[in-house]
Amino acid sequence: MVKKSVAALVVETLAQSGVERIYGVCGDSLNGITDSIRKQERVRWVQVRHEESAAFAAGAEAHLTGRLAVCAGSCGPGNLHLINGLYDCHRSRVPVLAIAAQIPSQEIGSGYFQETHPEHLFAQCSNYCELVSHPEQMPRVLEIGMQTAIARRGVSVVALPGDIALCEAVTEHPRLTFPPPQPSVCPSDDEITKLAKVLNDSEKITILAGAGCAGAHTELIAIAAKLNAPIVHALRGKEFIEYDNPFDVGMTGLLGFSSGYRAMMNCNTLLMIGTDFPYQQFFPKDATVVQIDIRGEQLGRRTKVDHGLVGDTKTTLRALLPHLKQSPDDEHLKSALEHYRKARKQLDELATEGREEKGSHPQFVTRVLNELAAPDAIFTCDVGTPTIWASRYLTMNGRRRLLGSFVHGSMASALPQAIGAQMAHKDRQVISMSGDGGLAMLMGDLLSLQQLQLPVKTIVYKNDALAFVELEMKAAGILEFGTDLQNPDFAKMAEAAGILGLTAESSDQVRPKIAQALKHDGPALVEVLVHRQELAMPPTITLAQMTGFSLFALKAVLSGRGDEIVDLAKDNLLRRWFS
Ligand SMILES: Cc1cc2nc3c(=O)[nH]c(=O)nc-3n(C[C@H](O)[C@H](O)[C@H](O)COP(=O)(O)OP(=O)(O)OC[C@H]3O[C@@H](n4cnc5c(N)ncnc54)[C@H](O)[C@@H]3O)c2cc1C
Ligand SMILES: Cc1ncc(C[n+]2csc(CCOP(=O)(O)OP(=O)(O)O)c2C)c(N)n1
Repeated sequence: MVKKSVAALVVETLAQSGVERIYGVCGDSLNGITDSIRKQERVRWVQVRHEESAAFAAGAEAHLTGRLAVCAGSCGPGNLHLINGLYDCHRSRVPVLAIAAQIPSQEIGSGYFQETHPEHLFAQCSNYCELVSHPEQMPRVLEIGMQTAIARRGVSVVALPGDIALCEAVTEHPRLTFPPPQPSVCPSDDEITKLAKVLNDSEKITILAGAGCAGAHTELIAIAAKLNAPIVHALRGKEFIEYDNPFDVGMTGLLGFSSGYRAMMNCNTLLMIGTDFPYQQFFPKDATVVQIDIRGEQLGRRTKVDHGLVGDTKTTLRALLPHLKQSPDDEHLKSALEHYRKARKQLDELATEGREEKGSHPQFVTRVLNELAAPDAIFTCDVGTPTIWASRYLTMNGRRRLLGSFVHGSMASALPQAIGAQMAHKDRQVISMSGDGGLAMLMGDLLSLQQLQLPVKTIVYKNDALAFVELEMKAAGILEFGTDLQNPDFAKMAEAAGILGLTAESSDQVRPKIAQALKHDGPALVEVLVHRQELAMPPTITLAQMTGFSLFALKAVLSGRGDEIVDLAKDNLLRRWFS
């Protein structure tokens, strides 16, 4: 019988559990793993240009499929590069396994070439992180890692020295062959009865719903109908909540709609369902707060909570529904919906074509993209202003998906997440909404689109600035500094990389160029020149922010940059006030 290596057993164990690919960059210490991948057909090696991209790509795949996804890096710098992407996966609670190759086991502790200690390095961005120092630990350690990633929804890291990977395996085959358990979790009968009483006795209820409502759309809408409650969503919940929703009043938060903000602030009872919306300032101070979450440790994390229940959304709402009376009063709902209608109209008015010779309003660009994209498109958006435009101008429909680095908040996720999305969904349209700063940060992986034959469409919002930070600086009352970008011609760069590269210099070119890119049978990039000073006004301007803004104005004028203030006003304030 042919003897099997530990590496071959690793690959077999992953294949057996349904893993189809491993994203990474190869290297000496990973040779055992990559060579084992080469020798079989069930698990594919997806070669990218930066390990951070590998981790983001795996995270996107895990987010979209709900299944375990895998990335790998060689020892030392190779797996260190994974870290930022893994943080994102871990904080977004998606099941990802990282294989962190390690230096030869007999050298550990000697300060050897490329030596690091992955158990320490990855401790903060994983639930499970173990070094394999003996072939006998395999496949058990790997299986515990996989099981932990799936059960606790997060990252597991298995550090595997190159020499151990090449050793003969002691155990022949994977031990665990059961499918991932899918338990229903429900609060006790007593808790459900008490919750129903609280809600039946309340007036003016608003629901704040988040990503934890995935798969429970019907139940969520049924609850809102019984309670006559407007539904505000948190950003990660947008893709699951906004569509076919007669109770939708938009998002809250700094990027949110005034209607979302108002519906929360004006309620007597706030019902939080499957959300970890992080910004304390946006919670009502005096309302009774009820929170339902699958993880008990989430209860009361963001605001004071009067009634906390542990349960999955679908099971809990199903159990609750028969106990609820139909609310007779729909004034709060009607007023919130009316406010939403106005807020939506105002935002839509900012998404106009514009007549400037150069540059477009990014809102308009996103509106056009939204209109032209496929009904089941997968969008990824960079942290920076693309997150603003995506959250406000993309319409979800239950089939479309939206991903970003929404919890970890890292730049540059859109392109690598698009790679993972397209690998997992070969036949769907995948669109990366990239910032010019974000794209440049992991630009090497534009090359992967060509090499892997991935027809990802990259829309670059080219404002020649780290514009989101400029906004933050303005709001904080300081002059922007270090935010200028001297950009290349991204379309030419794309062409040089074998990707269709297009430029939309003015508004009238936006629709035809995006349409051409979306139709193109292969990867395409559209560089769209957008205005730099598109201030995304928060739904409510606090005194502190106002002060910040005036301070900026003052400083700008004093430093001879008054013309910039005029630009800012022209681009935003005037459009908002006089449109
Ligand atoms: C630049 C930038 C600006 C941002 N601005 C905003 C903003 O203005 N507004 C905004 O909303 N967000 C904003 N975000 C995103 C924000 O940081 C959070 O990531 C987001 O609000 C969280 O959304 P969520 O609550 O839907 O998802 P999550 O944070 O993923 O929370 C989901 C919750 O549901 C629970 N859960 C999971 N599954 C279940 C289940 N089956 N049953 C019950 N519970 C479950 C989880 O335990 C978790 O507590 C911004 C992000 C960036 C990068
Ligand atoms: C890795 C990382 N570095 C820095 C930041 C801080 N930051 C947040 S948004 C942003 C600017 C993003 O610029 P760009 O991608 O060009 O998008 P824009 O806001 O200009 O549209 C920066 C620097 C971050 N979030 N992540």
